Amino acid sequence: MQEKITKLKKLIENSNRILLINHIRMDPDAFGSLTAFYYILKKLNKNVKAINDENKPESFVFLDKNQIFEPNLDLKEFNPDLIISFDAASIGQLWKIYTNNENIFNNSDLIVIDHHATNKWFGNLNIIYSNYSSTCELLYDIIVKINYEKHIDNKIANLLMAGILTDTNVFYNTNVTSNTHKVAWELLRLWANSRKSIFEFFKKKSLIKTKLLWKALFNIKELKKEVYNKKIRYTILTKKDLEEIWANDRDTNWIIEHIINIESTEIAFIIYPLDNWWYKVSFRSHKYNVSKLAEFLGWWWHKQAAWSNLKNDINQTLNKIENFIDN
Ligand SMILES: [Mn+2]
Repeated sequence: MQEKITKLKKLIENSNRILLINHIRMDPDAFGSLTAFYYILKKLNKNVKAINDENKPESFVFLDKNQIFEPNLDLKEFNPDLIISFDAASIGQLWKIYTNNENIFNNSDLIVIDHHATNKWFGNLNIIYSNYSSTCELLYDIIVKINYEKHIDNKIANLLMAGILTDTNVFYNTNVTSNTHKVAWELLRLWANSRKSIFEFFKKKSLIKTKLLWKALFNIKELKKEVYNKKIRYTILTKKDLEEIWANDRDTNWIIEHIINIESTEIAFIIYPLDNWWYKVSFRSHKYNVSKLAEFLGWWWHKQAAWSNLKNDINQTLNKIENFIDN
């Protein structure tokens, strides 16, 4: 790693126009890492610009009031000699910024800073370590090794902390290591306000989401038949349920987490409407592979979190799940 950091430092020192980019639909890790490095480069009096196909989401404003992203930046005019990508696992995640400016990307040094095991190593300098929980945790170690630590102020510490907290689900996910805690400890010493990010990203809920959760929990049922002796709990939200409280399908995403955490639940799923025709089934398990179930219904994603979109009516879907279980 030290060798790569030395190269990174040289590239930064020799560059006049540095472009920072992160993945589309930026999350707090992609946003926090890029923005933290942006302010460090500014302190080094670098000509630095940040790009994404969108501005940062409104919900990140508490971390940085300034709008540093320039979605309409003319890259030909800026003509960067160094590009640094944050938290993107593939060049596809840079979206049309890349496809519209392939020449510029191919003719400048491209540094990739990321923690995804699936990363395609698409830069000329790949600082990619999948043993890190988040790009923010990795970036902190890079900043220390490059000797920029003295530039970490309170705001930068908060930005890095936000990415660590969200990518680890507040130190709960299996990607957490002792180094994650060490970095968090060092950021706390720099007066990072972890409580603010935990409130904004985890605790705070809209009234609509809270009412919807209550409805979903009130209707929890246990599947009559068991899959391989697993206890399966589920809930169903109808179109009427959503309409009554002015909720939409995007308000449902946090409900499944509550069902799987109910004692003795081994597999959980929720069925909710996407529109007049389509229903979504979302499965979750802490231990068991639920992708096969979702795959059986049409689509799948992760081993422990999977979903399908279904056009059938709800009872037909429940029957299908129970029949799969019988096999
Ligand atoms: Mn990340």
